[in-house]
Amino acid sequence: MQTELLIEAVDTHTGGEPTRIVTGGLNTDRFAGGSVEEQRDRFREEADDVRTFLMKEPRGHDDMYGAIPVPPAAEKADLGVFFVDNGGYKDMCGHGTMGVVTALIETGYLDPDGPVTLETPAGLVTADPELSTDGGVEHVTVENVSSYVLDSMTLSMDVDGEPVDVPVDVVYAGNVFAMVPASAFGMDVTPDNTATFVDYGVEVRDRVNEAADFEDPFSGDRLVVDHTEFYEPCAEVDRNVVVFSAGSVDRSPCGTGTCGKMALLHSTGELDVGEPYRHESVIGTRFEGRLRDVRRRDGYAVVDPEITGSAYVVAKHTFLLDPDDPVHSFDVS
Ligand code: PYC
Repeated sequence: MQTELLIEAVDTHTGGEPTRIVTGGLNTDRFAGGSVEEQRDRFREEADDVRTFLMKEPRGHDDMYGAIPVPPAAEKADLGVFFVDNGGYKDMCGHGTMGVVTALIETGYLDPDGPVTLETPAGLVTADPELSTDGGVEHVTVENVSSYVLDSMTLSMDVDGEPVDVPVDVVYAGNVFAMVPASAFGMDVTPDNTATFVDYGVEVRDRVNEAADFEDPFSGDRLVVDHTEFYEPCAEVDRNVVVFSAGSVDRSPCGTGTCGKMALLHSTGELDVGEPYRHESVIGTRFEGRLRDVRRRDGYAVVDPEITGSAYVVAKHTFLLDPDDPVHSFDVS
């Protein structure tokens, strides 16, 4: 075997959801320069093979998620990062930001001396790590980008052979979510139901994108729904499951999804500034959230959300590419 590619990565999980963080070996010259969004877009054009190499089998799997740290352009930022998954690219990721900051501190790439400002394709976010006495990271609080409800609609869907009106709220929280009550599909948010949630989640996402063109009201950017969040209000802690990209299931309570849910609850008068909001995933892991600020802008209720959760380092990898591998050979120079 003659090894052609050595990519170093650290794997974490946040509430059960993986993040594979590239820490070395990537030739960044092909996409260097400009904002993180511009670097991400050039990476997509020039180096998408690296994403599939790291995210898909045999090195990854259908629900794999990753983060690529890059130099930031914004003066205020300490670090740039963009997010990848099995199906493509994400503008922002809450569980991934917790994973990146935990991994980079615990493996010595980042000095743990206070909050870290990250430039993401969605904008600047702040991650504040709480350290344990042994120098590890206990949890990370992420101040996400401003979030708001964009639209509401009703989809007529076939659920178990019956026509059902499904209420959908379209919410921006760094990613764009179609939010639907799990009860509309007659289901509780439990692991047994995830395969069915994937089928309905993909259908809801596609139907919502077909039904309307979405535009960010402040930047004018075109927005595409890429996450479906099924929510289940519960007495002690709300539950949710998020289906995203090519039908991946978030094992965590979904960081941006929790921010989106808080924006939705604020718009219906159910969550005010500073109130704690606990959110539980389909496997029972939790994030704690709150709204730091709320305001009205051009008729939209805009919230500044934060979420807190814990990530754990689970592996360090050196990924190899054998040029004679008949299945996985591509130009990575
Ligand atoms: O934590 O924001 C998140 C996220 C998005 C998709 C998977 N996780």
